[in-house]
Amino acid sequence: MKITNLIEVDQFTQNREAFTTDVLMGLSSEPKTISAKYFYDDAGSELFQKISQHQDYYLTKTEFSILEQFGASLAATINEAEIDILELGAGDGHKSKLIIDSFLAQGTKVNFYPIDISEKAMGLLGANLTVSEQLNIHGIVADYFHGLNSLKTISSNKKLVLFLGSNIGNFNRAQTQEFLKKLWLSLNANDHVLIGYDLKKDTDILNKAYNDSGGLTTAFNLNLLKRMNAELGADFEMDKFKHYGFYNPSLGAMESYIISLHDQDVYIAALEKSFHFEKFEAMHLESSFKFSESEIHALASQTGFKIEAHFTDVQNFFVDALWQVQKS
Ligand code: AVI
Repeated sequence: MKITNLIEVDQFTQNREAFTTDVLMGLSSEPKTISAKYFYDDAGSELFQKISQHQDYYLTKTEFSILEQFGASLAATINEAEIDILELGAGDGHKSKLIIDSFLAQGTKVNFYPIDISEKAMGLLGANLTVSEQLNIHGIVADYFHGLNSLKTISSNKKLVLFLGSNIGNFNRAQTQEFLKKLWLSLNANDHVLIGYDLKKDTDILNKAYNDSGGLTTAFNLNLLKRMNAELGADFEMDKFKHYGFYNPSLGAMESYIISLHDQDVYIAALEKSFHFEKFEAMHLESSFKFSESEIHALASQTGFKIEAHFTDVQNFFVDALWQVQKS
Protein backbone atom coordinates (compact mmCIF):
# COMPACT_ATOMS: atom_id res chain seq x y z
CA MET A 1 0.00 0.00 0.00
CA LYS A 2 1.30 3.44 -0.92
CA ILE A 3 1.80 5.77 2.02
CA THR A 4 0.93 9.43 1.42
CA ASN A 5 1.17 12.59 3.54
CA LEU A 6 4.56 11.78 5.00
CA ILE A 7 5.20 14.39 7.70
CA GLU A 8 8.71 15.80 7.89
CA VAL A 9 9.60 17.33 11.24
CA ASP A 10 12.06 20.20 10.83
CA GLN A 11 15.10 20.80 13.05
CA PHE A 12 13.50 23.77 14.84
CA THR A 13 10.47 21.70 15.85
CA GLN A 14 12.64 18.79 16.95
CA ASN A 15 14.79 21.08 19.10
CA ARG A 16 11.74 22.72 20.68
CA GLU A 17 10.22 19.29 21.41
CA ALA A 18 13.45 18.05 23.02
CA PHE A 19 13.61 21.21 25.18
CA THR A 20 9.96 20.77 26.23
CA THR A 21 10.46 17.10 27.16
CA ASP A 22 13.71 17.75 29.01
CA VAL A 23 12.13 20.56 31.03
CA LEU A 24 9.22 18.28 31.96
CA MET A 25 11.62 15.53 33.06
CA GLY A 26 13.99 17.92 34.83
CA LEU A 27 11.35 19.83 36.79
CA SER A 28 9.60 16.58 37.75
CA SER A 29 12.76 15.03 39.16
CA GLU A 30 14.07 15.29 42.68
CA PRO A 31 16.20 17.43 42.97
CA LYS A 32 15.04 19.58 40.05
CA THR A 33 17.50 19.98 37.21
CA ILE A 34 17.80 21.51 33.72
CA SER A 35 20.64 20.53 31.38
CA ALA A 36 23.38 23.12 30.83
CA LYS A 37 23.11 22.51 27.09
CA TYR A 38 20.03 24.79 27.12
CA PHE A 39 22.10 27.80 28.22
CA TYR A 40 23.05 28.60 24.66
CA ASP A 41 20.19 30.43 22.96
CA ASP A 42 21.22 33.73 21.28
CA ALA A 43 21.20 35.70 24.55
CA GLY A 44 22.99 32.89 26.43
CA SER A 45 25.70 32.57 23.77
CA GLU A 46 26.27 36.32 23.87
CA LEU A 47 26.51 36.25 27.67
CA PHE A 48 29.00 33.36 27.56
CA GLN A 49 31.07 35.34 25.05
CA LYS A 50 31.17 38.24 27.55
CA ILE A 51 32.00 35.90 30.47
CA SER A 52 34.93 34.48 28.52
CA GLN A 53 36.37 38.01 28.18
CA HIS A 54 35.79 38.99 31.82
CA GLN A 55 38.88 39.35 34.03
CA ASP A 56 37.53 36.93 36.68
CA TYR A 57 36.98 34.08 34.19
CA TYR A 58 40.63 33.05 33.71
CA LEU A 59 39.97 29.99 31.50
CA THR A 60 39.71 31.53 28.03
CA LYS A 61 42.63 33.93 28.30
CA THR A 62 44.83 31.28 29.92
CA GLU A 63 44.17 28.78 27.14
CA PHE A 64 44.75 31.51 24.56
CA SER A 65 48.16 32.28 26.10
CA ILE A 66 49.07 28.56 26.05
CA LEU A 67 48.21 28.29 22.35
CA GLU A 68 50.09 31.51 21.61
CA GLN A 69 53.18 30.13 23.32
CA PHE A 70 53.05 26.51 22.16
CA GLY A 71 51.29 26.65 18.77
CA ALA A 72 54.59 26.21 16.89
CA SER A 73 55.69 23.25 18.98
CA LEU A 74 52.23 21.65 18.58
CA ALA A 75 52.57 21.87 14.79
CA ALA A 76 56.18 20.63 14.92
CA THR A 77 55.21 17.63 17.09
CA ILE A 78 52.53 16.57 14.58
CA ASN A 79 54.75 17.45 11.61
CA GLU A 80 52.59 16.55 8.57
CA ALA A 81 52.62 17.98 5.02
CA GLU A 82 48.79 18.13 5.09
CA ILE A 83 46.35 17.82 7.99
CA ASP A 84 42.59 17.77 8.63
CA ILE A 85 41.79 19.87 11.71
CA LEU A 86 38.32 19.19 13.10
CA GLU A 87 36.98 21.47 15.80
CA LEU A 88 34.12 20.22 17.98
CA GLY A 89 31.87 23.23 18.57
CA ALA A 90 32.53 26.26 16.40
CA GLY A 91 33.91 28.95 18.67
CA ASP A 92 34.62 32.49 17.53
CA GLY A 93 37.76 31.27 15.72
CA HIS A 94 40.36 33.11 17.82
CA LYS A 95 41.90 29.96 19.31
CA SER A 96 41.52 27.91 16.11
CA LYS A 97 43.31 30.70 14.23
CA LEU A 98 46.38 30.40 16.47
CA ILE A 99 46.57 26.66 15.83
CA ILE A 100 45.88 26.86 12.09
CA ASP A 101 48.43 29.68 11.65
CA SER A 102 51.12 27.58 13.37
CA PHE A 103 50.61 24.78 10.86
CA LEU A 104 50.54 27.22 7.92
CA ALA A 105 53.76 28.85 9.17
CA GLN A 106 55.62 25.54 9.02
CA GLY A 107 54.27 24.89 5.48
CA THR A 108 51.53 22.37 6.37
CA LYS A 109 48.41 22.46 4.17
CA VAL A 110 45.34 22.67 6.43
CA ASN A 111 41.78 21.48 5.83
CA PHE A 112 39.69 22.95 8.66
CA TYR A 113 36.34 21.39 9.54
CA PRO A 114 34.40 23.14 12.32
CA ILE A 115 31.61 20.80 13.46
CA ASP A 116 28.55 22.27 15.14
CA ILE A 117 24.91 21.31 15.42
CA SER A 118 23.98 24.96 14.82
CA GLU A 119 24.66 26.47 11.41
CA LYS A 120 24.41 29.91 12.99
CA ALA A 121 27.40 29.19 15.25
CA MET A 122 29.61 28.87 12.15
CA GLY A 123 28.85 32.47 11.22
CA LEU A 124 31.39 34.01 13.59
CA LEU A 125 34.25 31.80 12.49
CA GLY A 126 35.06 32.61 8.88
CA ALA A 127 35.78 36.28 9.41
CA ASN A 128 38.39 35.55 12.09
CA LEU A 129 40.53 33.07 10.15
CA THR A 130 43.59 33.79 7.99
CA VAL A 131 43.06 33.85 4.23
CA SER A 132 45.55 31.48 2.60
CA GLU A 133 45.73 29.20 -0.43
CA GLN A 134 47.04 26.55 1.92
CA LEU A 135 43.84 26.68 4.02
CA ASN A 136 40.46 25.15 3.09
CA ILE A 137 37.46 25.55 5.39
CA HIS A 138 34.39 23.26 5.28
CA GLY A 139 31.75 23.68 8.00
CA ILE A 140 29.97 20.48 9.04
CA VAL A 141 26.48 20.99 10.49
CA ALA A 142 25.99 17.82 12.52
CA ASP A 143 26.42 16.50 16.02
CA TYR A 144 30.05 15.83 16.91
CA PHE A 145 30.23 12.12 16.22
CA HIS A 146 28.18 12.11 13.02
CA GLY A 147 30.52 14.86 11.79
CA LEU A 148 33.66 12.94 12.77
CA ASN A 149 32.47 9.64 11.35
CA SER A 150 31.44 11.19 8.03
CA LEU A 151 34.97 12.53 7.54
CA LYS A 152 36.66 9.28 8.53
CA THR A 153 35.51 7.69 5.29
CA ILE A 154 36.16 10.56 2.86
CA SER A 155 39.66 11.75 3.80
CA SER A 156 42.82 9.74 4.42
CA ASN A 157 44.81 12.68 5.86
CA LYS A 158 46.01 12.60 9.45
CA LYS A 159 43.49 14.29 11.73
CA LEU A 160 43.73 16.63 14.68
CA VAL A 161 40.51 17.01 16.68
CA LEU A 162 40.20 20.16 18.81
CA PHE A 163 37.97 20.13 21.89
CA LEU A 164 39.06 23.32 23.60
CA GLY A 165 37.87 25.67 26.33
CA SER A 166 37.28 23.05 29.06
CA ASN A 167 34.09 21.99 27.31
CA ILE A 168 35.00 18.49 28.46
CA GLY A 169 34.51 19.76 32.03
CA ASN A 170 30.77 20.08 31.45
CA PHE A 171 30.52 16.27 31.22
CA ASN A 172 30.39 14.25 34.42
CA ARG A 173 33.16 11.68 35.01
CA ALA A 174 31.25 8.81 33.33
CA GLN A 175 30.27 10.98 30.33
CA THR A 176 33.92 12.05 29.95
CA GLN A 177 35.04 8.43 29.64
CA GLU A 178 32.23 7.71 27.17
CA PHE A 179 33.06 10.80 25.10
CA LEU A 180 36.78 9.92 24.89
CA LYS A 181 36.05 6.32 23.93
CA LYS A 182 33.67 7.48 21.18
CA LEU A 183 36.33 9.93 20.00
CA TRP A 184 38.90 7.11 19.87
CA LEU A 185 36.45 4.98 17.86
CA SER A 186 35.83 7.78 15.33
CA LEU A 187 39.53 8.21 14.56
CA ASN A 188 42.28 6.16 12.91
CA ALA A 189 45.52 4.97 14.50
CA ASN A 190 48.02 7.84 15.01
CA ASP A 191 45.45 10.63 14.60
CA HIS A 192 45.69 13.36 17.25
CA VAL A 193 43.38 15.16 19.68
CA LEU A 194 43.98 18.43 21.54
CA ILE A 195 41.73 18.76 24.58
CA GLY A 196 41.53 21.72 26.96
CA TYR A 197 41.34 20.69 30.64
CA ASP A 198 40.90 23.19 33.46
CA LEU A 199 43.12 22.18 36.39
CA LYS A 200 42.22 21.99 40.08
CA LYS A 201 43.36 25.14 41.85
CA ASP A 202 42.69 27.41 44.83
CA THR A 203 38.96 27.45 45.54
CA ASP A 204 38.93 31.29 45.79
CA ILE A 205 40.08 31.56 42.17
CA LEU A 206 37.46 29.05 41.04
CA ASN A 207 34.62 30.63 43.00
CA LYS A 208 35.51 34.07 41.64
CA ALA A 209 35.56 32.81 38.03
CA TYR A 210 32.04 31.42 38.34
CA ASN A 211 30.67 34.36 40.36
CA ASP A 212 32.17 37.19 38.33
CA SER A 213 32.04 40.74 39.67
CA GLY A 214 30.20 41.92 36.54
CA GLY A 215 27.18 39.73 37.33
CA LEU A 216 27.50 38.04 33.94
CA THR A 217 27.37 34.48 35.28
CA THR A 218 24.26 35.33 37.30
CA ALA A 219 22.62 36.71 34.14
CA PHE A 220 23.80 33.64 32.17
CA ASN A 221 22.10 31.28 34.64
CA LEU A 222 18.91 33.29 35.04
CA ASN A 223 18.68 33.54 31.25
CA LEU A 224 17.58 29.91 31.27
CA LEU A 225 14.43 30.96 33.14
CA LYS A 226 13.88 33.73 30.57
CA ARG A 227 14.32 31.17 27.81
CA MET A 228 11.63 28.94 29.35
CA ASN A 229 9.34 31.98 29.60
CA ALA A 230 9.91 32.93 25.95
CA GLU A 231 9.87 29.48 24.35
CA LEU A 232 7.63 27.43 26.61
CA GLY A 233 5.26 30.10 27.95
CA ALA A 234 6.52 29.76 31.53
CA ASP A 235 5.93 32.49 34.12
CA PHE A 236 9.21 32.49 36.08
CA GLU A 237 9.76 35.83 37.88
CA MET A 238 13.50 36.56 37.86
CA ASP A 239 13.59 38.37 41.20
CA LYS A 240 12.11 35.35 42.96
CA PHE A 241 15.18 33.22 42.18
CA LYS A 242 18.92 33.60 42.72
CA HIS A 243 22.02 32.07 41.16
CA TYR A 244 24.31 30.10 43.48
CA GLY A 245 27.64 28.72 42.27
CA PHE A 246 30.31 27.09 44.42
CA TYR A 247 33.25 24.70 44.19
CA ASN A 248 32.58 21.22 45.55
CA PRO A 249 36.04 19.84 46.44
CA SER A 250 34.95 16.24 46.93
CA LEU A 251 33.34 16.21 43.47
CA GLY A 252 36.15 18.30 41.95
CA ALA A 253 33.62 20.52 40.19
CA MET A 254 32.05 23.94 40.22
CA GLU A 255 28.34 23.44 40.72
CA SER A 256 25.76 25.92 39.61
CA TYR A 257 22.22 26.15 40.95
CA ILE A 258 19.20 28.40 40.81
CA ILE A 259 17.56 28.73 44.22
CA SER A 260 13.93 29.65 44.78
CA LEU A 261 13.64 32.57 47.22
CA HIS A 262 9.94 31.90 47.93
CA ASP A 263 7.43 29.13 48.27
CA GLN A 264 5.94 29.49 44.77
CA ASP A 265 4.27 27.83 41.76
CA VAL A 266 5.47 28.30 38.18
CA TYR A 267 3.09 27.54 35.30
CA ILE A 268 4.50 26.29 31.97
CA ALA A 269 1.96 26.65 29.18
CA ALA A 270 3.71 24.24 26.78
CA LEU A 271 3.40 21.53 29.44
CA GLU A 272 -0.05 22.63 30.67
CA LYS A 273 1.33 22.11 34.13
CA SER A 274 2.42 23.99 37.27
CA PHE A 275 5.55 23.15 39.24
CA HIS A 276 5.93 23.88 42.92
CA PHE A 277 9.18 25.35 44.28
CA GLU A 278 9.68 25.34 48.04
CA LYS A 279 11.42 28.28 49.65
CA PHE A 280 15.21 27.69 49.25
CA GLU A 281 14.71 24.71 46.95
CA ALA A 282 17.63 24.34 44.51
CA MET A 283 17.54 23.49 40.80
CA HIS A 284 20.84 22.14 39.40
CA LEU A 285 21.98 23.69 36.10
CA GLU A 286 25.65 22.96 35.48
CA SER A 287 28.76 21.21 36.72
CA SER A 288 32.21 22.30 35.52
CA PHE A 289 34.68 19.56 36.41
CA LYS A 290 38.30 20.35 37.22
CA PHE A 291 41.19 17.92 36.77
CA SER A 292 44.52 17.03 38.37
CA GLU A 293 47.47 16.14 36.11
CA SER A 294 47.29 12.54 37.32
CA GLU A 295 43.55 12.31 36.43
CA ILE A 296 44.35 13.52 32.91
CA HIS A 297 47.13 10.91 32.56
CA ALA A 298 44.75 8.18 33.76
CA LEU A 299 42.04 9.29 31.29
CA ALA A 300 44.47 9.03 28.36
CA SER A 301 45.55 5.49 29.19
CA GLN A 302 42.03 4.28 30.08
CA THR A 303 40.62 5.46 26.75
CA GLY A 304 43.34 4.37 24.28
CA PHE A 305 45.47 7.48 23.80
CA LYS A 306 49.22 8.10 24.13
CA ILE A 307 50.26 11.44 25.64
CA GLU A 308 52.41 13.43 23.21
CA ALA A 309 52.62 16.72 25.14
CA HIS A 310 50.79 18.58 27.90
CA PHE A 311 51.03 22.30 27.25
CA THR A 312 50.40 24.45 30.32
CA ASP A 313 50.68 28.08 31.50
CA VAL A 314 53.09 29.52 34.07
CA GLN A 315 50.48 29.43 36.83
CA ASN A 316 49.55 25.83 36.03
CA PHE A 317 45.87 26.80 35.70
CA PHE A 318 45.03 24.96 32.47
CA VAL A 319 46.35 22.18 30.24
CA ASP A 320 45.97 21.65 26.51
CA ALA A 321 46.59 17.92 26.20
CA LEU A 322 47.92 16.61 22.87
CA TRP A 323 47.24 12.88 22.60
CA GLN A 324 47.66 10.35 19.83
CA VAL A 325 45.27 7.50 19.03
CA GLN A 326 46.77 4.07 19.76
CA LYS A 327 45.32 1.09 17.92
CA SER A 328 46.92 -2.33 17.62
C1 AVI B 1 31.42 26.28 28.28
N1 AVI B 1 31.95 25.88 29.58
C2 AVI B 1 33.29 25.28 29.45
C3 AVI B 1 31.90 26.93 30.62
C4 AVI B 1 32.49 26.39 31.95
O1 AVI B 1 33.42 27.00 32.45
O2 AVI B 1 32.00 25.37 32.44
C5 AVI B 1 30.48 27.45 30.83
C6 AVI B 1 30.38 28.44 31.95
N2 AVI B 1 29.56 28.39 32.93
C7 AVI B 1 29.71 29.41 33.74
N3 AVI B 1 30.67 30.16 33.27
C8 AVI B 1 31.10 29.58 32.12
